[in-house]
Amino acid sequence: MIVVRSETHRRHHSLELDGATIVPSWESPDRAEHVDRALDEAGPHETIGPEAFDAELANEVHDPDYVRFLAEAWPRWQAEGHRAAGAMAFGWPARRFRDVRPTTLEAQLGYYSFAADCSISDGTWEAARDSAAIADTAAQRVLAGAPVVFARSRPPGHHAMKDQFGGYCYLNNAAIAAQRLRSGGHGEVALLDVDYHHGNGTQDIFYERDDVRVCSIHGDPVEEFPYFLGHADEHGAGRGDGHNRNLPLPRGTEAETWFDTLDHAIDWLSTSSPSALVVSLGLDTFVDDPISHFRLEQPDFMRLGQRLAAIELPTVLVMEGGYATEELGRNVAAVLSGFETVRSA
Ligand code: Q9C
Ligand code: ZN
Repeated sequence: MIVVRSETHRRHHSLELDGATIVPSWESPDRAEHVDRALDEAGPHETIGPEAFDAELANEVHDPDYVRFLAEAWPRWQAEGHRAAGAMAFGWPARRFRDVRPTTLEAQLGYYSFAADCSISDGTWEAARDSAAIADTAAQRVLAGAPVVFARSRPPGHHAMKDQFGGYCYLNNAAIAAQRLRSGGHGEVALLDVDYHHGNGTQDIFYERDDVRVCSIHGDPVEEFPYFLGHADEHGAGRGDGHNRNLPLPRGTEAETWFDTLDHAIDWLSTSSPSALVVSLGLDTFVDDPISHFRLEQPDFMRLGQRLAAIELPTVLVMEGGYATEELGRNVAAVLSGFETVRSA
């Protein structure tokens, strides 16, 4: 299998709020190191680096002002002479506040984010940009005829909305891959999100579009991050009405129920005969994930890979969450090897 990866992610050390304390994020550079090591050990993969970041492509799924904000936030923060090692929002336009774009950096941090788990520091933009470029490059390889490509993106992307970062995500890598597949000639793209958390950003980006059908299986937002999106009655709007599907599950969900739900998701995605598939591959459904509460075990990731391969579509696998860092590499390798037992890549 072709694996796209880069080392730029190492510069991104995110901070997050834990109660009233700022701590190093669960979303750490070690995650990608473990994945790279496990894939190197698992044997023959063609490993390539990303093509240059395509800002025009990113601007088709994000607000261009937002992308510019991300690129300029750290230099602006430094120019303001702050002491803190990371920029983070502390105020958001909550209920009954207004959607008026402010001018100062500290206000714009709140305007362009939705959670305090996602700092912008030295190297954050470069890592986010490379992570998106990795997903784009994977999509380009699929357009060139590869049956499946793994995008080892870090930081993850599926929480990133058109114009808000959060949930460890800045640019929506999976959405960028889907957009590349669309502009490369695929009429309809299916996007399946199996991360433990609802893919609120991906939903937001495609909510009024009928060319990318989005389905997410996740912890019910009444009890899980991102809390305020991801309910079962969110089905799309306008042209996109009927093109979004959410399958929330309670904490403690076991593999059997999860795989039944996966079958529903795949059946629903297949109804309109898409010609390509993007998977937001979160591994935080793992039983020992420190911040998530589903109960998949390592053999289940092999089974997931097999099930994804059986869809028989050209496929971009985009890495999302997964915080059991020591086991993350083995779990990713299990998905890829499961895929390859069904469709040699
Ligand atoms: N106390 C992804 O998996 N923090 N993002 C939850 C729990 C946010 C996860 C706080 C989790 C975001 C890509
Ligand atoms: Zn997640």
